[in-house]
Order: sequence, then structure tokens, then C-alpha cells
Amino acid sequence: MGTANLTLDAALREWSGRYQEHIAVTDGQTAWSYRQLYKKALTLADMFRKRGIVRGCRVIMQMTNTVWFPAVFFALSRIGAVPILCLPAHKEIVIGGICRNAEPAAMIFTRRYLKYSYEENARQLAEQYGCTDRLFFEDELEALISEKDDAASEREQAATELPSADDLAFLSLSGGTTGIPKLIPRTHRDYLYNAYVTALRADLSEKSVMLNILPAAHNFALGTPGIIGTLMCGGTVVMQKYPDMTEFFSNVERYGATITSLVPALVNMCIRYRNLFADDDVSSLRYVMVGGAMFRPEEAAAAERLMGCTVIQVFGMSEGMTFMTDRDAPEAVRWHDQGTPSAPEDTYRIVDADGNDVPDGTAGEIIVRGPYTITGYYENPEANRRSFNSEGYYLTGDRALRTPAGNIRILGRVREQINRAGEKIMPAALEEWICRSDDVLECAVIGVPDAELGQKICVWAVTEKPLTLQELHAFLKSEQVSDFYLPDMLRLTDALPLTPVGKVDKNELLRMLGREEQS
Ligand code: J2J
Repeated sequence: MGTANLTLDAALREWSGRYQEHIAVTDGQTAWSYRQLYKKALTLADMFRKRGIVRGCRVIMQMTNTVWFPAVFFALSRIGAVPILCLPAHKEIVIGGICRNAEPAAMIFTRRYLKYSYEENARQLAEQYGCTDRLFFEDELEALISEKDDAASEREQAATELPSADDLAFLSLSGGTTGIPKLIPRTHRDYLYNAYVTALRADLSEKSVMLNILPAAHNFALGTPGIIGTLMCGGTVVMQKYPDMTEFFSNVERYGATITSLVPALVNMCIRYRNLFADDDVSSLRYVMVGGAMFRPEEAAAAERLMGCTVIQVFGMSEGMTFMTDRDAPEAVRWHDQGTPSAPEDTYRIVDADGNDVPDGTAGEIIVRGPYTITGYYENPEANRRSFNSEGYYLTGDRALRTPAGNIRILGRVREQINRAGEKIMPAALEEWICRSDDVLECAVIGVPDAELGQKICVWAVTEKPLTLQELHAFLKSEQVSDFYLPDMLRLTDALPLTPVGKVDKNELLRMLGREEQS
């Protein structure tokens, strides 16, 4: 599954030659073999070219999890056009902002997803950017290419038209929760390598069936090892469109899924579902990769027990670098740590506020550098000054320590630390203690500005039954939690708000509090 010097499209061509009639991707309605997927990509590329999409064109791509996602992605790669990978959860304001920064020449949207219509905004944006002829909707692609399918050509492209491995392959969006996401430039070479090293660590092979429920445009789902890593190894990708647990577990059984990637919020949904309904056969499932947000050891243990699988923790970022736990790591590591860098050439440091390395076991900011990690955002010198140091390390903003065994353990965001009258509180630690209570299903801790204390501690919780602040204090005291960790405020909610990829949206929790105070 070597990747040397290939573009994504050239890689798909190689895989199609190797794995031929084996199913590459299915979404429940449609299943395509490797050969069919490659042919679809060729036909789509022809059609896009005729409509004027050329090398270097930036293309807004906001599609859902169906077989058409990889087909369009590889088709654009073939042309050398640059998809901007937007998640379905990105709405008007964000997409509008991205368009201002990237000036797209074409757009491919889903028409409707989870009761939300994208169509009107899509048409307006296409008008504004002069690309009404190059506006496509996911559900019309089939009709647009159907008659031409047999004529799919491997049309010789002039050498000057051909993208090369070091060209920009796509732009993905930074995971920030406020403002307009920054654009992350990934090349064919770096991305194939990203998928390759993570596929090795996740033990992917022709026998693998990857159940993909995270939005395909997210780095975890697309290339860590995700869709591309699975295709590279000759496995089958199952695209699940909606985050529905009944469907998820029946897909595990129906397709004999061997591996899936989840964010902790989805793992929690799985745990709750399996506690209630355990009739689907999940014996095929070997690995559940979990990453994207803080994950508690009890959740890892419950996931392994209820789904009969091994958890592989992943600390990753769309900027590149990924860390993973080894699949044969002992429980203590699998449940508590996020492992080691995926590639041998990756380097990282854990530093204090002055940028000096801290000793093992001490918390600091983790900063990273390596062959598939970007050294700058797309046309954004100001963000680059803030996010990269003079040695080219990406400053993650994440707090971590290195354990004696050499694994990293993520402790939360550097800036998330709450400072209450000088006492430093890590939300993640308090969240872990609170979640030990049988009454609390989920919780998130945020710092709230306060004139006297600097910041107050506020807990948002999802509970089985009503819970008061006094009861929560009593529980925390019974757990021997230090007094300065006792929260000042407790708010109950039916569900914690999530960011586009399913992480708890703490900025929204702060806004919810603000709205409550205004009313
Ligand atoms: C705590 N926080 C984590 C973890 C990421 C694989 C997996 C995830 C992402 C991703 C990804 C975390 N524990 N295990 O791209 O390929 C938080 C950190 C990090 C930010 C990156 C992948 N894993 N995080 O989540 O670009 O704060 O990528 O800096 O969306 O998520 O977010 P994003």
C-alpha cells in the first residue's frame, strides 16, 4: 500500500487495479467496487471539466456520507481542483465567511440534511461568486453523469494539467468553535502518508470494514485512517448518513464492521443504546477508535465491555499530527492515554509558558511537527504568527503530559483552565469526578467571568433526575474532591450543545448562560 509520489487520484487508480471487484464503498443504497468507484471519479471529473472546473479552482464541497463523497473528492483531485471540505453542520455564516477567504469557483452542496435546507444559501452564494453554472447538488450527480458512464475516458491530460504529489490537494477547516474556521492546506503526499501510517497502526487490511458515521469531511473520518486509509488497504467503507444508533448497530451486524471511528459524544450514545438494546451481533467489531475530545477512562472501559472491542484512542487535529494508543497496549494505557505519534518522523515537545521543555509527568502545552503536519494556514499570516513557533512547530493549545511509559495524556485546553481567585481548575478533571455520580449522564464545566473571583465555575449537566448544587457538592465532598474545585453554579439541560463534528461546544454553553441572565 505504498504511497510514494502519487496524487490521491493516481492512488485510487492503483487501488482499483489491485482490488478490482472488491466492494470499496457502500451506503446502504448503492455499493461500488474499486473499479466502479474509480470509473465514477473519472466520469465525474470529465463532467466537472466540461463545466469549467480546472486545476487550482477552489470548490466548496459540503456533502453528506454517501458513496458520492469519495467519488467527488477523487474526481476533483484528478482535475487538480481544490475541494474545501465543509461539514454539514456548517451553516450560512460560516460557509459565507469561508467563501470570502477562499473565493470558490464551484460549489457542491447537499440539498437537505437533518431537516435543514442548504439550497437557497447555495444558490445565493453561487450567484455572488459567479458560479451558477458550476453549482451542483449531491442528489443530481447521478443523473448528470449517468448516460456518460460507459464512455468514461482516461483522457490523456497534458503534462502541465497534471497535479503532482506536492500540490495542494484540499483545504480542510480548523476545529475552532467560534468565528470562521481557518483553512488548512493539505497536499496529496502528506495526506496519503497520514492515512498510511494510521492505517498501519489500526491494523487495516482487505478484510477490514470501516463503518463511517462521523462526517466524511472531517479529518478523523477521511484520513486517520478513515476512508482513505481503508481504501488504501483494500477494505470496504460503509458510509452511514445519520448519527442514529439503531442504524449504527444494525450496520455493524449487516456489514460485519470491523472498525469504526467515534467522538466521545457518539461513544456515549453507543453505551446508552447498548445498555438498553444488546440484540445486534457486534462480534465482528474489533476496534473502536475514539478521538476528538476528552474521553474518560470509565467510558473507554464501558465501550470495550458493551461492544466487545478494543479501544484505540486518537489525539489528532486537522492540521495533521496524530497520536494513537497501540492496539495491544495494556488497559491502563488504552483507557487513560492517547498514545504515541503515528509516524516515526513525527516529533513533539511539551513546553511551559516560556517555551521550555517540562519534565515527564509535568503538564504543559503540546507542540508538534512532522511530515504530514502543516507549517502554516492557507493565506493567513496573522494566524500563523500565533499558531506556529520559529522552529515550525504547530502550537496545539492543548495541555498534556508524557507518562513514564512514554505515552501522552491530554488534560484539556491550555486556555480552558479556570482561574478562580488564583486557584487553577482543569475542567476535564472536575468533569471526570462529576460524571462518577450515578445521577449525572453527561456534564461540561466552564469558567464564567466574575467581578470578584475573576472566574466562577459553572457546571452544565444532563441528569436522570433533578439535581441541586448542594447535592452535587455533597457528592464531590464524598469523593474527597478539594474544596476549591466545588462549582459555583449548576445548570441542567436536556442535551449538551455540540460543535459540527460532535464535540461539546463550550462557547455555546457560555452563550446559553448569557441568554439566561438576560431573560
Ligand atoms: C482530547 N482532545 C482531543 C483527544 C482531538 C483524529 C482524531 C481527532 C481529530 C480532531 C482529528 C483529542 N482528547 N483524544 O483531526 O485526525 C481536540 C484537541 C485538538 C483538536 C483538534 C483526527 N483529539 N482533540 O479532533 O481538527 O483540542 O481534529 O487540538 O477537529 O481536538 O480538532 P480537529
